[in-house]
Amino acid sequence: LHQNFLHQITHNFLKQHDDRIGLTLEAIKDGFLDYLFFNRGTYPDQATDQDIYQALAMTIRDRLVQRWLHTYKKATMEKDTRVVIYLSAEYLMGPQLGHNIVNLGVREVVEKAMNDLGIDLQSVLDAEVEPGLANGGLGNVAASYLDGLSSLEVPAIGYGIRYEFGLFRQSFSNGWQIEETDKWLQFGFPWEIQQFDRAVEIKFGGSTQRVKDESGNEKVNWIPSEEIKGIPYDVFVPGYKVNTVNTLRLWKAEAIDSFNFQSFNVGDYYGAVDKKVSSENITKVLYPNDESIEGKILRLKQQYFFVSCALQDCVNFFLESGGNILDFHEKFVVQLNDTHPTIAIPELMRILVDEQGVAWDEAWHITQKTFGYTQHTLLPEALEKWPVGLLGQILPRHMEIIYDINYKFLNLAREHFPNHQEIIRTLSLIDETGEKYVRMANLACAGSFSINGVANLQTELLKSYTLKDFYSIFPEKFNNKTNGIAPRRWLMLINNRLTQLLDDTIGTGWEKDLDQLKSLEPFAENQDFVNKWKAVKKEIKNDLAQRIFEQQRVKVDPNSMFDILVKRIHEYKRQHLKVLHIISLYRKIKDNPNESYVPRTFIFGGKAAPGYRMAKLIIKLINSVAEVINNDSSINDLIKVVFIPNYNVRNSQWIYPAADLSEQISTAGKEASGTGNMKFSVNGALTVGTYDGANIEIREEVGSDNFFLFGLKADEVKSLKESGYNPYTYYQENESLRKAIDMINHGYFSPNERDLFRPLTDHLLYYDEYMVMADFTDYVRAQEEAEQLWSQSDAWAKASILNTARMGKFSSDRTVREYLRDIWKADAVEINIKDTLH
Ligand code: B1N
Repeated sequence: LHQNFLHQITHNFLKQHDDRIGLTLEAIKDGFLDYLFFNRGTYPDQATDQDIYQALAMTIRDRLVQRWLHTYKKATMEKDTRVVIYLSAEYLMGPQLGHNIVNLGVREVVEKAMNDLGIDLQSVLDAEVEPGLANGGLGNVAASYLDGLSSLEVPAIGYGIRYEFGLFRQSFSNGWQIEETDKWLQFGFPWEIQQFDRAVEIKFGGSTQRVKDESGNEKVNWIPSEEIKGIPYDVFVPGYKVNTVNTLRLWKAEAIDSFNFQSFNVGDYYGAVDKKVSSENITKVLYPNDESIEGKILRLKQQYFFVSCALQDCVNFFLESGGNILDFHEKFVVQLNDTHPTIAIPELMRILVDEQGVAWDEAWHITQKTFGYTQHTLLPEALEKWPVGLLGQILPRHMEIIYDINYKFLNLAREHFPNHQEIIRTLSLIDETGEKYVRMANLACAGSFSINGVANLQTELLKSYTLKDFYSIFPEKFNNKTNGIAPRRWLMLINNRLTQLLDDTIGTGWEKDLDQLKSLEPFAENQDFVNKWKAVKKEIKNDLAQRIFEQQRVKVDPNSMFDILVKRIHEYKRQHLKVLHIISLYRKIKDNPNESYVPRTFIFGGKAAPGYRMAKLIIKLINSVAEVINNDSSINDLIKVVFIPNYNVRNSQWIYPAADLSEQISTAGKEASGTGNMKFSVNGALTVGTYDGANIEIREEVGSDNFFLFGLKADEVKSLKESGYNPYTYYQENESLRKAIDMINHGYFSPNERDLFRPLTDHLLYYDEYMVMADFTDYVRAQEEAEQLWSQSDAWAKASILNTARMGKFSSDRTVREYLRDIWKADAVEINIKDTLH
């Protein structure tokens, strides 16, 4: 009955209001004006930027609803449709309006509709507050894989947390980073729909109890001390020019009303309110530390909260559709985005064994067939571990399950390594060297059928170091999936000028099959095209220069080389290596003012974790160096240094297309992959980079002539460290390095506080964990090589063209296809709207 009703109502509705979902110019204009009037309560000439943005967003959203409903129905109501489930604590969605317009294929018509009404589309896009639900790259791949799954028409659901405050907003005060809360929901988020009827309950704390069921079997009851509600909010994820619109389901924590009533009845009104506030705290804020663990109870609660919401949701709709719980792994494959959602492994065991009455061995079989695990890091300090006491207190039943899994897993391990107590100890899910910890990576490896790294080098390093012993027990589980980026956002949307040139030159089609950019190669030899390429780049650099002037009052020369380093601030990413290079160049210009130099603009962007003191000092150093250099009239504006505050997706969209030189200078063996490196290169920047992460594969694709390689390789870093690394010798031996460090230490950039940067320079001189000193000389050599090529502007443009032309491999569509082929084994399902409606 319900179905029939639904069918009829949609049918009638669409017949009468065809223009509500139509993609014609008139339909879009009408929809927009309607929203402006009825929803925003205003007229076009009185509307604020926010009114206009919201009205256009709702207009575009209307065009997605029907497609989304049909996709969602296929995924959840048909028990035989295989669905990819992606679990991630972070999603870097970026601004939605422009992206959804591109994916609907209506960019031109929307632009025209707005123009007709006297509105500039770009300024509407600028009014969007982006959902900052991620720290960086890890969230970016989560978002781009959802985009790729939709574009490949594969049913998928991403699950995550609807943080009320996303990653903090960064500003500078006297050159220091200031953090402010990111109130991204302040004006409302038009792309989400609350689904109250799919709310679930989540338990924490308490104890467990063994009881006998009717047939006399032992069964475990978990009696929690706290219960809260998870409310889902669905965000639409449309594919590119297809009907598939997948779901990103984000959960918000709320108090369960009955708790309030109980306390209220005994007169404890404030106690009841406290409880409500504390349950809602769980989804308040995103932890701003990437790649360093924050052992906070709240973070563990966040992880368990969204994972339990997600698995309960899947079990619910599978059973509602008539599925048999023993087939869970046939219906779903669940990908764990790093260890953050790994508590899903014992949670699924708990649901299967305690709630569904499945026997342990069978449940373990299902669990191991369900999960795939993606590992995103090589930093030992980023490997998550939770104190056994803490985990047992928050999740007593899960702690028991983890011990049970460990017992059986170690028996298996002993068969592989009889008499190797040391190896057994490193394999154990419990670290017992001091205070006891649960090692989440070990749990993920034991409980999943696939373990993958995110670039070739990283996967190899995982196999030979980080997860070596797991590799010898389960070699068949290991595989590599080199990251990719979504070409619709990172080329089409952000670089309209280049997109037009590409379309005019090689036609369309490359957006869905990025390998087609290869056909651009011969044009690198065509002078006419080279000139066009240069002209486009110039216009894009003009745009960025203008933005920089508006925001920061710094004048930069669009003819100078735009040399850009944007990413999280971290010692292993070595922003300080770049600063040392800039200072030494500055010194050189001052010492030899009559030589000729390549004019350069150095652009930085990136946030430091609020508790990471060295990273914050690096920010202060960059800003201090910028202050001195930009105000030194003796160097004739030859070099400029700009730190763009609050680096986020929106700002990055202006930055990537304008780059000439992309800085990818991490210590080899530390950056798992990097994805910014790909965004730059596909937009035609040349890379100066180390032999690290995906840089290696980018260089392989674009050709070593079109990439400036420098620095120690991962094995050289390792052996230098083992042979006793002494950074001070580089200071003694390299004059320009010594001068640069001396300038910092003599207070040249901090005249009021000479020793301000001592902690940084001392660290470099006497410790230098990331081998900045060892790589300096070769880095400067690579920079000089870049300057030589820059002086031959056609040769540079040619290398730039070849970068774009050869980046096909790094489309996230390729990565998603590999995940589908090797891990997810899910098929495309056509979403036929007409069929269902008539
Ligand atoms: O994941 C990216 C990679 O391209 C980068 O190389 C890698 O650094 C990044 C804890 C992380 N690894 N681990 C994190 C993020 C948040 C957090 O709370 C760790 N981010 C990466 C995509 O594969």
